[in-house]
Amino acid sequence: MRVFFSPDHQLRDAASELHGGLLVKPFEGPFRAELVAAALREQGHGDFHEPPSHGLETALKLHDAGYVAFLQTAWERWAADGYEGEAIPSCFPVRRMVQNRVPADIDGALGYYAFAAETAITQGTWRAAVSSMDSALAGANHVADGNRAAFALCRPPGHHASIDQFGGYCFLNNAAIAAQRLLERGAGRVAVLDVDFHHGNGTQDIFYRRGDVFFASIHGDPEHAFPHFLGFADETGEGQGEGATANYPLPSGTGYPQWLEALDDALARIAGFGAQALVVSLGVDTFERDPISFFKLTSEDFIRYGSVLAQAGLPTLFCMEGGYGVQELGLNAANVLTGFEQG
Ligand code: SP5
Ligand code: ZN
Repeated sequence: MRVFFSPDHQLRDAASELHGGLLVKPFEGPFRAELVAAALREQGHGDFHEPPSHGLETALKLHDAGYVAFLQTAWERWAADGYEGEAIPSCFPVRRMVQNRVPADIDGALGYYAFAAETAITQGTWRAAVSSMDSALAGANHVADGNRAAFALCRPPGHHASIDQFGGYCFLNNAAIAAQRLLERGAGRVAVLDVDFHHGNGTQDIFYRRGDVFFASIHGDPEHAFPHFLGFADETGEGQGEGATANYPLPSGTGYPQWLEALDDALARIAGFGAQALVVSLGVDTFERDPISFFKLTSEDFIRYGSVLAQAGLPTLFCMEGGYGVQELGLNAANVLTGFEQG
């Protein structure tokens, strides 16, 4: 299948992530995408295309305009204030504070538009985030053109980015924007299936009240895992979207058989919904040796579930999300495509 990938992802190469009380080199860095690209080529998925620029029109149907404008200029505003380090939010509008006004000060605006402090905004972050979104949009167009599948090698990832907040290494919600594009291109109903280890809180937020996009997420129980405050089983959608969100929080140590049960259930729900296209938020941080996660999938399991995804029989766009630390993250992502193509 065709792969969409932009070299501009390298423009995001943050020096700092707040982790365990220290500023460490981020888990989410350029090496990740290069590992995935190399493994794809090795397994014969070598049909790489650089995405054209698509503009922000589709993104602005989902994200708040003030948030997008903030992302675009946050680094320049931060640098203009004379700070030496990267732009890390440190003060948030939480319980019993005023939550609906955007401070003029960049420190306040950062906290307003963030939900987590591990993710720093840096000089090249905006351009990298746009290039990542462009890969997702090019992939959505390719699928809408009648192709069976495409892989958007998105970096930075997107699924934690909500209507108006960044965090979890995500800025623009690539998978959600791709789903919106599939609707624009004629799909009546679309499903987003999130198999990243972490709950796709951003994607859920974006579609929670909508009846045209089904969102399913299989993830580490937020009782014990990031993003901690969303992704519980009783979150099922609201209004028009009632019943169009499905969450599968799973415990520490979850291996393939238990994970597959959740996947089978999610795919049955997606079929019942009548989805005409599928966007897979493909995080491979479910791997047994991922440094920040607690599932136990093996590299072979990624081939297995790739073929399960193919059996859903839907035009499918894969958008890269998480997966960290280990060499095998490239292999694991490529294995999903290989399994998918084997059917
Ligand atoms: C796209 C994606 O996968 N984002 C994940 C962001 C997670 N950031 C916070 C990580 C906190 C990790 N704590 C793990 C403790 C392990 N002992
Ligand atoms: Zn993740």
